[in-house]
Order: sequence, then C-alpha cells, then structure tokens
Amino acid sequence: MATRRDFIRISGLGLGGLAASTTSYGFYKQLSKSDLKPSELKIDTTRTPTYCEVCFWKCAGWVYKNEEGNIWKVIGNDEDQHSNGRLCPRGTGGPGMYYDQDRLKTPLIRTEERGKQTFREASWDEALDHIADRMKSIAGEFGPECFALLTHGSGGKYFGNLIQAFGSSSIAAPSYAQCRGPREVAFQTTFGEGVGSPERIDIRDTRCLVLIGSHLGENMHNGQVQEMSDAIDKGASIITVDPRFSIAASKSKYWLPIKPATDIALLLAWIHVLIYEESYDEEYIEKYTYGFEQLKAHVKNMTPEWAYGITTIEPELIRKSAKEMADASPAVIIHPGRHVTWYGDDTQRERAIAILNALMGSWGRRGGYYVPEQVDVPSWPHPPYPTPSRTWKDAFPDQYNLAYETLASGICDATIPTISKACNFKGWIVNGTNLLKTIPDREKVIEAIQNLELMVVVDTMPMEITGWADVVLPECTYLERYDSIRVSPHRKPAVALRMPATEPLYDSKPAYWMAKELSKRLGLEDYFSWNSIEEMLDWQFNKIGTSLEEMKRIGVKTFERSYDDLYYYPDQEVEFYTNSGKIELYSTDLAAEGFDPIPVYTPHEEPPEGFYRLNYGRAPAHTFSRTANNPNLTDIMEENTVWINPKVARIWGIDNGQYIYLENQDGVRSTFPIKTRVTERIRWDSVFMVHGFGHNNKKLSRAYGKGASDSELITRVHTDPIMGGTGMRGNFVTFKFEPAKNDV
Ligand SMILES: Nc1nc2c(c(=O)[nH]1)N[C@H]1C(S)=C(S)[C@@H](COP(=O)(O)OP(=O)(O)OC[C@H]3O[C@@H](n4cnc5c(=O)[nH]c(N)nc54)[C@H](O)[C@@H]3O)O[C@H]1N2
Ligand SMILES: Nc1nc2c(c(=O)[nH]1)N[C@H]1C(S)=C(S)[C@@H](COP(=O)(O)OP(=O)(O)OC[C@H]3O[C@@H](n4cnc5c(=O)[nH]c(N)nc54)[C@H](O)[C@@H]3O)O[C@H]1N2
Ligand code: SF4
Ligand SMILES: [Mo]
Repeated sequence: MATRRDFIRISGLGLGGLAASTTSYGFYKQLSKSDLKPSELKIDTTRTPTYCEVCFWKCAGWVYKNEEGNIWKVIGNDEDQHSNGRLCPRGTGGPGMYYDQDRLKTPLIRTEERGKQTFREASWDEALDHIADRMKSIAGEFGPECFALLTHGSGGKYFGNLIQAFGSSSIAAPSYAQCRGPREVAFQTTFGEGVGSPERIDIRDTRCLVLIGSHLGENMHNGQVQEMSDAIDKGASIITVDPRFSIAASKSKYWLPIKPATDIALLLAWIHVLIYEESYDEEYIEKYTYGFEQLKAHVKNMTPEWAYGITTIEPELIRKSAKEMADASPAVIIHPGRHVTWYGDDTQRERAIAILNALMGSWGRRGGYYVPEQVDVPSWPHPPYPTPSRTWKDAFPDQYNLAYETLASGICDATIPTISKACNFKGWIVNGTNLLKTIPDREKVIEAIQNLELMVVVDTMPMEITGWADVVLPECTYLERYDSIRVSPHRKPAVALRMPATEPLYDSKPAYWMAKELSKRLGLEDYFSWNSIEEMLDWQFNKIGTSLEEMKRIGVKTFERSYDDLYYYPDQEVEFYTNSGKIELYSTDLAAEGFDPIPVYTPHEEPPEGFYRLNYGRAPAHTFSRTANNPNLTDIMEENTVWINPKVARIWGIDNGQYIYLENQDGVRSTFPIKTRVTERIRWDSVFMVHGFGHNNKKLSRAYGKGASDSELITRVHTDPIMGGTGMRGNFVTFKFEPAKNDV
C-alpha cells in the first residue's frame, strides 16, 4: 500500500480561538415545554428554532439561551411529528457539541516540515484558494468526474450542489450501502417504493409489532420509540427476534433468541405457516399481488420443524408468533429494520420481510404501513448541471444494477486502481462522515485515501477522518448555523427550519458558506446566485406558502395532505410501481438480474472454535462515533462494554467488569481494552458491543482510549451481490489479555 499520507493527530493546533464556556449542564432529563419555569426564561421570543443533528431523525426543537446569552438547552417542538415535543437524551445533550472544547477551530492545511507531515493553521481565504486551485488542476488532468462527495448530514446538500456544478454526480452517504440500502431495494422490488426515513410505519395504531434485530429503545429514533411505548399501553403485542435480550425484547410478548445469521429461515417458516394454515389476507393477495402460487410452492417444505434445526427457535414458538401476527392483521408491522447490512444476503432477508407484510395485508393499511407525504420545496434556480462522462457505476459494469443510490463503499473501491479499472477517483470532499469508523475494512479505506490527490474534510471535531485530510474545514455546529430546509415525509407533509441560536465559536463556518465561497473560486457562482442564505430560504418558503419570518416564529409548519389517502380505501385500485404493477411476491426485477426471485436460505459461516460472533449496536445516549466526546453524553456513558454470556465467561475465567482485548479471525486485536459485562442477555455464540467507541486521537480528550472500536475488528465484509451493501456481522472474535505487541 502506498503511504503518501501520514495520519496526523491534530494537536496543539487551532487552540488560539475564543475559549468556550465549559460549564457542565445536566441535560439528560427529557424536557418538555411544561418543564420550563417562566422565571428561568424571560419570554418565548428568546428561543430559536432548530432541528437536531445528533442523529438523522432530525427532530425539530427550540434552542434557549440563559441570561448571559449562552446556549442553555434544546427542547422539542410540540408541532413536530418527529419529536412530538420531546427530544431523546442525545438530542437533549446536543449543546455538548457546541461546548466541546476539543472542537476544530480553524482551517488546517497539511504541510511537510523537516520530513514530518503536520497541519498548519490557515485563514479561510488561504484554505479555500488552495482547495479551488487543486480542484482545477486535478480536474484539468483527470476530468471533474474524478471528484466524489461523501457526506452524511444536512450541510451536504450545498456541497452536493457544488460538486454537480463542477461536473460530477458521484455523491454518496454511508446511510445507503452501510445502513438501509438493502431494505430500500427489497421494498422497491416488492412494493415499487422504498420505506424512507422516517419509516412509513404506523406503530401508533398497530396491534402487533415484530422487531427483527431492530432494537428500539437502544435505537432511540424518537418518534418510533414514543409510538412503540404508546402502542404497548394500548395493548399491542411486541414480538422480538434478537440473539440478545434487548430493551425491546424485555417489553415483548414473545422473544425469539435466534441463532445469528439464520433469520431468513425463520421468515420463510413464518411464510409457510401463514400460507399453509390459510391465515394470510386472501382478498388482498388476490387483488394486489403477483407470484403467490410460486411463493406457495417455494415454501412448501419450509416448516417450523425445518427452521428449528437452523434457527434454534422451537416450532411451537414459530407457530404461536405467526398466529399472533395473523390475529392482528392488517394492523401488524413486521418492522423493516434500518441498519440492515448484516450478512451479505440482506436484500433477500428484507424481501422476506416485505413479503410477510404483504401476506398480512399491512402495506397501505392502518396499523401497518401508511402512505407518507412530503412537501415539494423547489430549489433555487440555477443553470443545468453538466452531464458527467462517467460515474462510480462505471467501475462496476453489470453489477449492482438495482442500487438506486451511490455506494460510499463503491466510491472507495473505485478509488483504488487495482480494484477498479474504469473509474478512479482522485479527489474526495468528505462532509460529516467519519469514514474510518463507518465504512468497513479500514485498511481498504486507508488505501483508497492514499490514492487520492486531494481529500478535503469538513467536520466539527478532530475525528479519525480529519487526521488523513489534506485540508480540514471546521464547520460550526447545528446550533450556530442556518441549513437546508428539513423536508422529510410523514403522515402530514411538514417543513422545519434550522437557524443559528448564536454566533459560531472560533473560526468555524457553515457548510453553505463554504460551498458558496468555493463556487466563486471555481467560476461556478451562477449556481449559487443568492445573496444571502436568508434570501434563499425566504424564497423557498414563499414558494410553499410561508416565509422565513413565519418559520422563525413557529419552527415547524405542518400542511394538510392533498388527499385523504393515508391508507388505502377498501377495494381501492392501486397501481404499484413494479414491472407487473402489482406487489411482487415473485420479483421480476431480481429474476431479470439473475438473482433468486423468491428468497432462499443459505447457511453462513459459523465462528471457529474459541471464537464468538461479533455483534454490535446502539446505546441510548450515543450516536455512532459522533457523540463519543460530547461532555454531556460522556457523563451518562463514557465507554462501551463487551457483553459475554456467563457460560463463556466461566470457560475463559473472565470476571464481570474486567478489561480485556478482543482479537478477530484475521488477527486484528483491539487497540484498547474493553470492560466485560457478563450477562445472560446475550447468546453464548456471540458477543455484543456498542459501535462508536475506542477513539485513538488524543485530542478527543474525553473519548480517547475509552472502550474498543467494533470498526477495527470488522475486517471481513460480505458484500450483497444485489446492491453492494457491506455485510458487517460475519466477523468473529476471541479474548486476549494483553495488548498486541506493536501497541503500547
Ligand atoms: N441511540 C442511538 N439510536 C440510533 C442510532 C445511534 O447511533 N444511537 N443510529 C440510528 C441509525 S442511523 C440506525 S441505522 C439505527 C440502527 O438500529 P437498528 O436498525 O435497530 O439496529 P441493527 O443494527 O439492525 O440491529 C441491532 C440489533 O440486532 C441484533 N442482532 C444482531 N445479529 C442479529 C441476527 O443475526 N438476527 C437478528 N434477528 N438480530 C440480530 C443485535 O443484538 C441488536 O439488538 O439506529 C438509529 N438510532
Ligand atoms: N462498524 C460499524 N460501522 C457502521 C455502523 C456500525 O454500527 N458499526 N453503523 C452504520 C450506520 S447504520 C450508519 S448510518 C453510518 C453512520 O456513519 P457516520 O455518519 O459517518 O457516523 P459518525 O461516526 O457519527 O461520523 C459523523 C462525523 O460527522 C461529524 N459531524 C457531526 N456533526 C457535524 C456537523 O454538523 N457538520 C459536519 N461537517 N460534521 C459533523 C462527526 O464529528 C463525525 O466525524 O455508519 C455505518 N457504519
Ligand atoms: S432522535 Fe434524538 S438525537 Fe435523533 S434527532 Fe431526535 S432528538 Fe436528536
Ligand atoms: Mo444508519
């Protein structure tokens, strides 16, 4: 591997800026409007609207300042369908991002001094001139198509406009190939539409919610967690399929502690029971679906007894849980999940989930899947974007034809000349995504980075990815900036405004400002012809019947639906956007691409002797790696633990609370030790840890060395042949009691 770039620990740099207040606040309590005592706040007009950036649920809220004018707290906006006026603990702790004194404070440019690579502080003019010059000269040699944008989060919209104006359409978010891509493809090939975010599931009115892996309660996607708790209060039953006794499992009528990697067998057995016991929705199947007879023949022998041998779930439990769903139908949701890139056959597993929902007649029904609506906000007028002569897809001829979004991992592969021939990227703009922790196979990500002529990283914190950048641009936090309008689909169409509650600290700037400034230097100013962000937002709001002034007052505006069509009417004629115009139980798209048109169970590799499957997930107080240094959230949870079954702990002589190292099947040992949590809540064949910990940058003063990183142990990736999702749960670890030799 080339080693042109050294990882630079951002240290002692950019500390000259204004010092932030380090007051520590207790933000964990869920606050609602009624908690605010009037004496503590002068009047409502001191509040400014925002939507949260601590995760991608994007809850709308209000930011309050204290009497000194410092940010005091954020609470939910009562009008908002995502939050219903309440933020989750992470959103409540959001001001910690603003107050974090480890923030990036000034632009940085990589330079070489006496043979050692380092960053030097730069002015914005210098940094932006440098980027524009490099972009022009690299594009002159390789074409503008050799630039890609890797982005996650709101400010990415403006860099997206910039890179398209420049001449490239390669824009990718890790939320597709590393997260929900297989689910979207599975639902598109079945129902002709994806699930989207927030998911179009009517948990509020459901009578039975089936969670396959989805660990709501640890996964704190706000509106969903609230609706699940309301549904339970109203008597809905929960069925959880999870090798771990999750928070959701503890609220469930049935917990199915499945052997990991065998879910497709369980799903097929459920389909078998529903069809052969005739408890599916016959009318719905008759009217709306295509391929029922093929499906019926396909699952003929896939009995609960067959699945028992694979999944370890008792046949009786499979039958009882199937009956529970059927009794509730159509007000039943087999949850599609969100982070579904597990084993490489994920599109097929998600297809089985989609089919099960179709058999229950829950798509388009109250308590099942509703029909969402979204406001159509026009873009500020600009000249047409040039048509790129190549994209990331050229590196994968005849592959991943059903991937409707760009693969972040695909861009990575297409940056390494040995892997791809037709499309090599030479420049990346990376905005709001910590790729080294996010895209699996860290070594490969580094190899791709080493092949770049230019990597610009836009971030708020000195994360792993910033250490590999050529230029680092410090973005101000979501509490200090305007951003693109939030237009997520929901039961009712709605928009939300994010505006600055205060001036940016240090020399940080918003993404829209950076993109516009770069456009001037690249001769692309026609694409950013607004004079100010306020002008653009006001124009956009005017087009949909509101104004910036009104939005500043209300934060969220909810519109009525154009039609009363949240659910299908009885007997409604529906044309689905599939080849057959029907819900495809048998997928014609998959058949045409040479894949199984109906899901098939294939066994996955088992852990070798002395190894355990590495399972990972979320914790209520953290989001990925982005919150690991947040002063408010580290107060609640400062490190992750590794869950180990007591039987296994006994064999190894491991005590609860002891620090150990994990080593994977490829000999990669965790850089840092991790504390054990010996618990019956995990099956003996797996261990579990929360993603996002084990940071190795000393400049993250709270996160450095706290816990271990699942990402570094995920060196084996099982790529989904249908859409290129990166299956990450096929890695196995064993226990070690010493650090690796070359680590200190
Ligand atoms: N607090 C918090 N909430 C978040 C996030 C966060 O960072 N923090 N991130 C958000 C995002 S972007 C996403 S995508 C979601 C992810 O959240 P989900 O989509 O809910 O999670 P997954 O990672 O798919 O699933 C994790 C669960 O799957 C179980 N599991 C592991 N292997 C198997 C298996 O083989 N079969 C079955 N049935 N279960 C298995 C694990 O034990 C764990 O309980 O969370 C969202 N919500
Ligand atoms: N091993 C492993 N890999 C995973 C997952 C896993 O569970 N385990 N989960 C997968 C899933 S579901 C997802 S969705 C992805 C998530 O992947 P990412 O979104 O890349 O997750 P983070 O690690 O939070 O990285 C976010 C980066 O954005 C920066 N940031 C935060 N706020 C701002 C801001 O306002 N502006 C800018 N410019 N930057 C900001 C943070 O400092 C951080 O560097 O990861 C995927 N990859
Ligand atoms: S769910 Fe929590 S972290 Fe995510 S946007 Fe809402 S309040 Fe913020
Ligand atoms: Mo995700």
